[in-house]
Amino acid sequence: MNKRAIVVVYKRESYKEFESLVKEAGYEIVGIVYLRRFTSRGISDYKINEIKSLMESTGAENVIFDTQLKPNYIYNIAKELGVEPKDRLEIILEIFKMHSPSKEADLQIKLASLQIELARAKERVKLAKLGEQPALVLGPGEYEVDVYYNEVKRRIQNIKAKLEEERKKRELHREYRRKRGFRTISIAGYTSSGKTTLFNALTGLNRRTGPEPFTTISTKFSIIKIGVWDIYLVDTIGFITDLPPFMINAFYSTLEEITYSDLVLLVVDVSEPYDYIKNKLEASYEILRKLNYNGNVVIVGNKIDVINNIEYLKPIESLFNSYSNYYIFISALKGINLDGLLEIIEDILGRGRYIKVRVSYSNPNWYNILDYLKRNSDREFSLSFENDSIIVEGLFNDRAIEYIKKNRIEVLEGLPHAEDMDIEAES
Ligand SMILES: Nc1nc2c(ncn2[C@@H]2O[C@H](COP(=O)(O)OP(=O)(O)OP(=O)(O)O)[C@@H](O)[C@H]2O)c(=O)[nH]1
Ligand SMILES: [Mg+2]
Repeated sequence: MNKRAIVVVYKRESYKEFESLVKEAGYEIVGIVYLRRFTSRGISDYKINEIKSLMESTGAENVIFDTQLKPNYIYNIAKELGVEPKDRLEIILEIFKMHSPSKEADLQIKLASLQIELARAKERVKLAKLGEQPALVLGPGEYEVDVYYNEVKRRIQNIKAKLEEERKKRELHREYRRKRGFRTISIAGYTSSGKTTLFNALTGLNRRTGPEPFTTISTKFSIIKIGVWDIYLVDTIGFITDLPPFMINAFYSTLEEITYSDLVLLVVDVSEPYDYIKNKLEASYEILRKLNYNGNVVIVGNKIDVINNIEYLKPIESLFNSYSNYYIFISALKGINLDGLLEIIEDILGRGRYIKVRVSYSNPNWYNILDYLKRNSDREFSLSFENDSIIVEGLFNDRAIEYIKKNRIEVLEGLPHAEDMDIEAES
């Protein structure tokens, strides 16, 4: 397959990101055409000719626009060029297709592709009704256009139903985690900011990382202990500028974990120029808003190892400060300041309180009690044995304290005795 491409650049300021997307999708860029404006029908004859002659001289069969094309533009441009132009969205989807590891991600990609297809089919139906014959390159083959349109719609419904099933499974899983007292922390942020590198550093795992966009395409989690909490740590798919709303919908189930998190670590690559950092931070917050996430955010300024002038961080620091009370500079790769990050997380989730309790073997529930207490305490959790009972001590979180009160577990140190608590409650 010919993967030589002419790229048409409209948004110069984000060309670097676009270039890496195109390359990641496997294209060789053999020519660039700069575009100042779109006309009402698409692009001017002059620009069409420029693209055509570049295609001829380079042998490129692909024309890729760095922006999202309206369906009628695609139709008009395809008619002139003889090939269907691709846009930024399609390139992103092609990358996703290459990386897709899971059934759910597959479904999401199909859904997003079909939604693009639907928008285009709509245009074809409109044009067909106006009496214009849809161009062959766009043609749905033997289908009548509106039959085709309905078929696409039906397939979308089908995939949505399957995704809904997956979503329900995840909901059950979340419910289970909540009951067991897990706290969920999502690592979110722009693509290539270092989310997976941080995930690996915190979990000791070795998930794939890389400089190319969208290395991570599905949500991945691991369970770790931070202070007195069992943490369900989630590595998510990267954000990107101008992600159209329906793409967010299509990938919502992947990003959904963010919505239900107790805390989001928003990773920002501080080795980039200030303006990039500013724009990406703004875009990231916009996406968090769209995801309806209203909880705490720790802005994690990553890749501090490549900064050699501390002064450089000052404006970035005040930028972070304007978004969140919690921010920190780290290097996920070199392991710099990870302790500081863990401290902030503990500050937010709550530190433990020292308690010593007695659990009697005569309590038929003793095993479950120990299990629950262990999961809601820190690493110093310890047991000692005394005749017919077990003495448990350690730092415990709020959930454990609630549990101790509710189950009337005998408190030896750290809290008023259960009977006293009752008196308090009654008065
Ligand atoms: N110098 C430096 N490079 C880093 C650091 N953290 C990550 N990187 C590099 O940045 C690139 C992207 O890292 P990833 O962890 O894959 O980024 P990601 O945010 O998971 O990216 P996607 O999954 O594609 O969204 C890789 O080449 C990493 O080695 C860091 O602290 N310092
Ligand atoms: Mg990643």
